[in-house]
This record gives sequence, C-alpha cells and structure tokens, in this order.
Amino acid sequence: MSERETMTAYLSAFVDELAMNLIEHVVVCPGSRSTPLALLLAEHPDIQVHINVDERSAAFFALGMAKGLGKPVAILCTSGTAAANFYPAIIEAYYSRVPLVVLTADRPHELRDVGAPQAIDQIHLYGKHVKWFAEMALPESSKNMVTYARNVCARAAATASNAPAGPVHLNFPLREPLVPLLKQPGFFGNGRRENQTDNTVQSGFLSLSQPQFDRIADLLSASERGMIVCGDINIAGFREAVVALAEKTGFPILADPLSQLRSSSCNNDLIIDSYDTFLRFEQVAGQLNPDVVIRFGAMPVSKALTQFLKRQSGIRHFIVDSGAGWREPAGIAPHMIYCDETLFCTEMTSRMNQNSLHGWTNLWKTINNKTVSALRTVRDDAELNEGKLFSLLQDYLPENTALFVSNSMPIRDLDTFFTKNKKEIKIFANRGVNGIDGIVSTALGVSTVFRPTVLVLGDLSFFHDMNGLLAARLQKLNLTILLVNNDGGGIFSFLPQYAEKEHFEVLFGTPHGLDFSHAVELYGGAYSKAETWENFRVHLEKSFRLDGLKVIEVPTDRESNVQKHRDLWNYVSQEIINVLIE
Ligand code: TPP
Repeated sequence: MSERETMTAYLSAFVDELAMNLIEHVVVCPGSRSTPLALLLAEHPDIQVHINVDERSAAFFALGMAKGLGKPVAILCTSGTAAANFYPAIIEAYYSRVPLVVLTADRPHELRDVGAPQAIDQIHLYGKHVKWFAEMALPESSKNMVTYARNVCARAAATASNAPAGPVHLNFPLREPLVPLLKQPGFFGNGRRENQTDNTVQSGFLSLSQPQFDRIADLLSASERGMIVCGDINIAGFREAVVALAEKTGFPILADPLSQLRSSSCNNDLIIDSYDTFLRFEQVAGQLNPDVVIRFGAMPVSKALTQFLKRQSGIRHFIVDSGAGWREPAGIAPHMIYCDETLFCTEMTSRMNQNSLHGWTNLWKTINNKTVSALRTVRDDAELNEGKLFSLLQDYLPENTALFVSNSMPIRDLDTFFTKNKKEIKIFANRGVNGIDGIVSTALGVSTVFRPTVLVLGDLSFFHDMNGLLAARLQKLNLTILLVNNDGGGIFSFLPQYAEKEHFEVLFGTPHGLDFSHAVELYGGAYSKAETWENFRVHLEKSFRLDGLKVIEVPTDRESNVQKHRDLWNYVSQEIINVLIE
C-alpha cells in the first residue's frame, strides 16, 4: 500500500466512526497539517463541515452548536498556536459540561522539539480542562489499526457525552504526503463492525438504591419549610418532574433563568423568579429561612441567593448531580446525591404525601408577586435603559426563540427583569467560567439550531468577538444581536472600585468610542440603532422577518444605569416591607 492509501484507510475509518456516533457537525479551521482530516470530513456524506478561520471563534461556534443540539460537535485545526486558540472555548465547555471532540493535527514525532516550523508541544495541551486526552498512533492500514482508529473515536464520543459531558482531545501526528485518496469505493465503510447500528458504548443513568430513596423521602417528609433551587440544567424530562415534585411537596422552586423553568409551558405559581431582588433585603430574607434545600443544576447566577444559602448552615442541603461533581461554592456542608435529576424527582414524588405547607409557600409567593409587580415599574421609564430591555423582551420574543445572553450585566438583568411566562423560550449563556469572550460565536452556533435566535450583549463582549461575525456571512446564518452599548464595562460601576474616581475610567470603565455600524457593515449585516422604545420594538420585529445578521444597537448610559437599578431596588424593598407589615 502507498503512504497515501495507508493514511486514507486509517483516517477515513476514524471520520466514518464520528458519523456512526452521530457527530454530524464538524467546525474546521483551515491549515496544512490537518489537510487529510479536513478533506475526508468534507467528503463524508453524513458530516456537515462548518468552516471558520479564527480558531478562537471556531471553537466557541462549535460550543454553541453543541449546546443547541445537546450532543457533541467536533472541531479540527492545524498544529501550533491554532490549537492554543481553541483553549478558551474548551475551558468553557469543560466547566459548563458541553460535549466537544477536539481534533488537532500535529507534526510527527521526529519533527517535535527540533525547531521544525509551527511545532509546539501539543501533548496534554489543554491540561485538566479536557475529560480525556489521547495521542493517536501514526496512520497504519492494518486491520488492527483501523479498528483502533474507530475505537478511539467511539470512546472519545462516548466520553464527551457521558455525564458530566465535556470536551475530549485527540492529537493526530501526521506525515507528508497530506492529501488523502478521495472517491475510493467503500472507504468510509472500512473496518465497520458488523451490523453497526448502535453506538459502541451504551450507558445508563446514575441511580440510588430503593432504601436510599426511602430514607431521603422520609427526611423530606419531615420538613415544614422545604425549598427547591434549580440552576443551569438541561436534562430531558426534568422540568416536568421537578414541577410535579414541587406540587406534591408544596416546596417553592427558585428558578434560575438557565433552569429553563421560567419560560415554559410547564411553569406555575410555585416558581419563584424574583428572589435575586428580594433576597438582597435582610428584613425579607430573614423571614424565609428554609429547613431543607434540594438543589439541581449549577449554582444559580444570583449572588443574593448564594449568600442566602450560605447563611442556611444548620440544615440539610441535598445537591442532586447526575454528573457526580461537587458544585457547591457556598461552602456549606452538602449532602451530595449522585443520581439522575429527573429520576430523583420522580422517585421522591411517588414516595411523598400531598403537601400541607401552604403558609410557608404562600409567603414566598406573596413576596415574589409583589416584587415582580414592583420591578415592572421599570417599564415606566421613557428612556432607553438596560433593565427595561429584558422586561420588554418577555413580550416581544416569539414562541420558540433561543435567547442567548452575555455575561456581565445582561445575564444579571435577565435574572432580575425576565420573569416567568408561558412561552417556550430556550435561554443560553456561557456560565461555565463567565467569560465575555466568544459570545458572538457561541450565539451563532446556537443559531444553526434555533430560529429565531436573539443575542443580548454589551459593547465589550461584542468587540471581543467581532471576528466571529464572519461565520454569519459565510454560512448565511440568521441572528438578531441586541448590542447594549454603554461605551465600556457597565458592571464595574456596581462594584466598590467605582468609588476610586481617579483610576476608574481608565482601568475599569474602559470607554472606546467605537462606531459599531462599520463592523456590522464590514460583515454584511443589517445595522440599526434604537432611538426610542417604539423604535426598538419596530427594529426587533423587523429583524425576525429578515434573513442574515441583524444588529440593533441600544445606546445606554453607565452612570444613570447604576442609579436606576439602585432606585428601583429601594422602591421594591419598601413595597415588600409594606407587605410584611400588613
Ligand atoms: N475578560 C474575559 C474574557 N472575561 C471576563 N469576564 C473579563 C475579562 C472581565 N469582565 C467581566 S465583565 C467585563 C469584563 C471586562 C465588562 C463587560 O463589558 P460589556 O460586555 O460591555 O458589558 P456591561 O458590563 O456593560 O454589561
């Protein structure tokens, strides 16, 4: 066999196995060393290649696709700093439990550490931020090695998907010649197992024994003030199961926006959505101490909630995690329950008696309702402001929208102002490590799965990933971006360093004075600027009718934004305290 035939046999088996494991989307970055994999991926009939020149954006794009699809996406790049540019998205994927299969091409061993061009040490390049690393063998076409290539691929796909999902990294040493033999008859079937219809790896759900479930149900039944907390979680059947548990127990559910419980046909009056506001007020929070907490998903966005939970140190906190991790940053002594979340809810619901906790639950509901209606006064502001934008989105977003929000103030304002409703709106954010990088690309990745997709982000987040916009143009994607432009980092005005006036603007405010219309034009998008709220509504509705990239800039002011938030919190606290006195 020629070198090209050998390489083709080995790598085509690998690529075919990706498709056999239902990895149908691969984001490919151009490069030389990765040529054979790129060509074979492009040739495979069941794989769709998404080309993206900037590796940092490419990896975030893949992250967004994987989030949207709920299954692994692969990424491929050449050797050297190209691979290093994947790193931020890999870290985010690791901490937010998103499955990615990372493929990097590398020099063969004789060209490593000898001054060969574009050669860096790619072994364990992503350190502890991948679930699994494998250095592939050099291509060989023996039956054994073709099976090996398929097995590594199947294992990588399974490892990425299994709870907790996350990224895996395969590094491919490749020698020249780098162009495979295409159009070979049957080469994608090479080495497939007989009757290969199922995935190679079958896995099940984590569960507890019946006595373990019984014991926890007994403990929960003894509770008089139980509370459920749901953070970022996206597990089949969970929403219905947790609502059923709440209805049976009478426990209120504190639902983070990423719990997918706020915008959902299954939400009901047990869902508490304005806790981030009212738990800030000690006088109110002090009335609401639970005697048991059940937590699902990642720790919620709300700092007020984390601090509230931290104060509940003398009670049981059950933290249910099908990923068997340790997501407990509040520093309390938790009771970890390594069990599928949906299964846990179902088992508890079937064991517990119908609740009689109306007094406790009603207090939560009353305070929540009062807070929500007080927060709605944000809508009385005639000027453009950041909170009102999220309050209005609740009304303006159509059914089945994917809403992606950036870190910094957008996710916080979403938490405060985007309250529960019956529309099915899927909410996404990069909350693994809260970066403001790669946001445009991640949202574009989501937009390949959902239409419409709406991204809300600040000007610095937008600036950080302007390169990502190229994908919208090249791949003809449909995305509405709401660019909240307060000319710098608005979040820092809420922090104590805001008082250090001498240095604040240079070090934290970081105004840039950029006119983003040029960037949008460069990438062929439709740019508009909202001057009034009516204007905003018209632009937004129009954006849903247009194809392609649409950017609506919403100019706001950092200084007045902080003041408006503070005034509103003061007003809300007065309103709730009045309720408590009544
Ligand atoms: N760099 C990265 C990659 N991630 C980060 N989270 C930060 C820096 C620190 N950081 C957090 S928020 C923020 C920065 C720099 C400012 C974000 O500004 P913008 O996106 O305009 O949103 P705003 O604060 O105005 O809501």
